[in-house]
Amino acid sequence: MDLAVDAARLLSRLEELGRIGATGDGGCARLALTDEDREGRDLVVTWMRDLGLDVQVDAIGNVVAVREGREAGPPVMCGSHVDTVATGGIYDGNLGVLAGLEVLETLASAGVLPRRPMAVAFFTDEEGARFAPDMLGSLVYAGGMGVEEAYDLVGIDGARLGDELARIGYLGSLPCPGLVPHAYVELHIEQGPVLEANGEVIGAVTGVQGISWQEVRFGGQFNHAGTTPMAYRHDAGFAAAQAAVAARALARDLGPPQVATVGKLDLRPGLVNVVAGASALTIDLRNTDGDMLAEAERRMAAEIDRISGDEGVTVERRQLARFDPVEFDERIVGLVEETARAHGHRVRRLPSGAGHDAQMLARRCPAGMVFVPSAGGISHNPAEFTSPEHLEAGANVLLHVLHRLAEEDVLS
Ligand code: HGY
Ligand code: MN
Ligand code: MN
Repeated sequence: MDLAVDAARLLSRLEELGRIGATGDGGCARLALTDEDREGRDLVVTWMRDLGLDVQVDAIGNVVAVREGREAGPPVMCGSHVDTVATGGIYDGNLGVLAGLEVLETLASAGVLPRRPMAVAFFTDEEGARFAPDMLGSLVYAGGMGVEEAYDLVGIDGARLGDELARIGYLGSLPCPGLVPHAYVELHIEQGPVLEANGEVIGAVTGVQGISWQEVRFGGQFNHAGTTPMAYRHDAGFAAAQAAVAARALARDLGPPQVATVGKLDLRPGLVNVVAGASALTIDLRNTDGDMLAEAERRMAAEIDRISGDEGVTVERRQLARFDPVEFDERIVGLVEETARAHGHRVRRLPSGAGHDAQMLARRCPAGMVFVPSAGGISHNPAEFTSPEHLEAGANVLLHVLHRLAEEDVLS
């Protein structure tokens, strides 16, 4: 039987979920564990329950919805996240969750009951933008962080993660680490330019690059902007600015695929006539090569030491996230590639520049991802867009990959 998703239903759900936390410019903002996140979660849980799935919430707020199979046993799992960054589009994460739901609904509507149970999940705080690290919920699900430690994480707004989870009503009873799936496959927008630039429709994702997030705080001397001679200054603002320039120079010197980003930079008191006595910045370093990522961290640390010595300011560092590069299961990568070709789509193997929940599930079971193109390679931006044709193609590849995994022992 040639099963196919109901693309109109998928598109309308993406639009409806995208209206929650809408930012008025085509995007949406649903930072983890905010009221907007709760509203988005509630909508997706309603759709899951309407489909008759067994919906459970675990101790870190991950939601797992299961459709039984002909036999009992570990489910074939799909999913992603429904939290977004502040300048989010409507596809990042949401596509993987809603396409997963669409796959289960398509099979149910066609009266197809696969051998294995199938599950669609959304994981808490994938973005890590409010509560670092990113992929927090799937990290706890996979046993990479204890629940109590996660509860005590403090957000950029000073909120405690455990309190926020309880406040929005998603502090569930299902224990973590979670059940080990038979396999996990995540559909996601590429969020980069590669597929579009090469005219491909599907990405068979080979893995995820290494990620290093740190917060650096400089302590200088608040002083008068007019009366303080330059030689007398201990300007934490100037130190932070130099660190941002050094991060960019580091990426240039190491060359692609090294990337470096200073996304957050705060000076205190942030007034026109006061030399900043305190500053804080975040540095996001990533590389597909673990050794090169470590080299980038070493060089960044040395630059920060040089800058603080030259300016006579103190420095404090805090690691916010650190994940080595991850390779996905070759059998799943191959299945994605084969399925894409069988549907007549041009397909490319590529690593993911962004972090994903799949990299955490890969610690516990065979995992892989399906990418679809991002227009202009843009993401974490309200202009994020993937064409309906590409969304439908990705969802149908996900459908057939999951169905194969639910019926056959392709992993044996
Ligand atoms: O930061 C990331 O790569 C992802 O968006 N959490
Ligand atoms: Mn994402
Ligand atoms: Mn994201």
